[in-house]
Amino acid sequence: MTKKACITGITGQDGSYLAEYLLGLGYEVHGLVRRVALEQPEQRLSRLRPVLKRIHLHAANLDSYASVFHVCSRNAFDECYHLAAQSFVAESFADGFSTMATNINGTHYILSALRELQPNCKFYFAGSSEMFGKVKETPQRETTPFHPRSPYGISKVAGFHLSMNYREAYGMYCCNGILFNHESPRRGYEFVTRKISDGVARIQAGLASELRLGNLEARRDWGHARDYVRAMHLMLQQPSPDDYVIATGETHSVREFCELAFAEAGLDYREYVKQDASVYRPAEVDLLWGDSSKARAVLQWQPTGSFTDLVTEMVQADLQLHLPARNADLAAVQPD
Ligand code: NAP
Ligand code: F7E
Repeated sequence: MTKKACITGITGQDGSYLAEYLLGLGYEVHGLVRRVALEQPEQRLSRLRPVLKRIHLHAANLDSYASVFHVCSRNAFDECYHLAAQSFVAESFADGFSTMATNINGTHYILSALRELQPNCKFYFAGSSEMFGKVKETPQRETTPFHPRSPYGISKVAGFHLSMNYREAYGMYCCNGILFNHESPRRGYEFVTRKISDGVARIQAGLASELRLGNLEARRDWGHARDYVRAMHLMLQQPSPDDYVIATGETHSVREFCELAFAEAGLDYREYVKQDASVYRPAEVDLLWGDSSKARAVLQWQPTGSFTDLVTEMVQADLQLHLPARNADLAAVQPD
């Protein structure tokens, strides 16, 4: 029988890759989207363009229990991937209240509606390495204590415990992924990797002359989003629910990312990157480095591609995006 999956946050980076992956496995894919997305499809659903005709979208907002309950009361799902969240750490410092409301209550609403209406639906919660924050050991694994450093991190710790509590209290199949940073050409422009790849392309196209960044020494364990959605699916196929760290096992600094990204376009980052104190966070997560041995052993999961491959793919994709602008400029100065 065809399995039905529900993806919250389907318009985001991970949601779009997961939708494609599940369609490829023969799933019927449903997505929860904010009404504004349905009203501005070109802009808000752009990551879903290749699969738009093959998925079912339902209007729901994480801030409204009624809207979540409504969708769950009219559709029976086998698996629910709860990816929707205010996911930008810096924004969570700017407005901690709305981040907490969306990320904590939104997770609680979904769990509560599923418990009420379809308790056998398997549930995935998008936990984050930001939960480790001021890390207590390196590399970080499932047993490493949490010490979140931002309202975002705190909201994810609360979501993690909510999901675990529904598993323990009501016997629901709830899994928590503890995913380290994962990127792709579909990454939002506010995150540092995309800000850099986009910045390189703009500079190369003559649209910008510098790139303003914050802390270049922060270290992250960066993987590819396409690999990480495979892990989400694998977690829900096991005999019993559990929590897993998903990471590459390598850590690199923002500075290293810059160096490789600018070099990909034949540029020296030191000539273009300017440090801007206003981009620093009130409390920084200095070092993330994951140990995904459990996922590798139990789920038989492993990442594909290297850090360099990731940087190359992102920069090349953004160079392509900016090529038309550059060519148009060149055409404008060509004599007739
Ligand atoms: P993303 O690109 O920022 O996507 C976030 C999604 O959440 C979007 O579809 C957004 O919809 C939706 N959303 C936000 N607020 C909502 C609301 N009030 N109601 C309904 N939908 C709402 O994030 P991502 O990188 O794909 O990450 C997916 C999940 O994994 C997030 O929960 C994130 O916190 C978590 N995570 C990400 C990483 C990473 O490195 N990418 C690592 C660990 C955990 P709109 O399009 O309408 O804005
Ligand atoms: O920052 C530093 C910044 O915003 C990475 C989310 O997907 O991964 C992501 O959170 C590092 C930080 O991602 C700039 O201070 C320097 O140390 O790309 P980011 P993040 O905060 O790690 C986790 C796992 C999630 O769960 C989140 O949802 O880069 N940095 N200069 C900068 N960061 C940004 N954004 N912009 C800068 O100019």
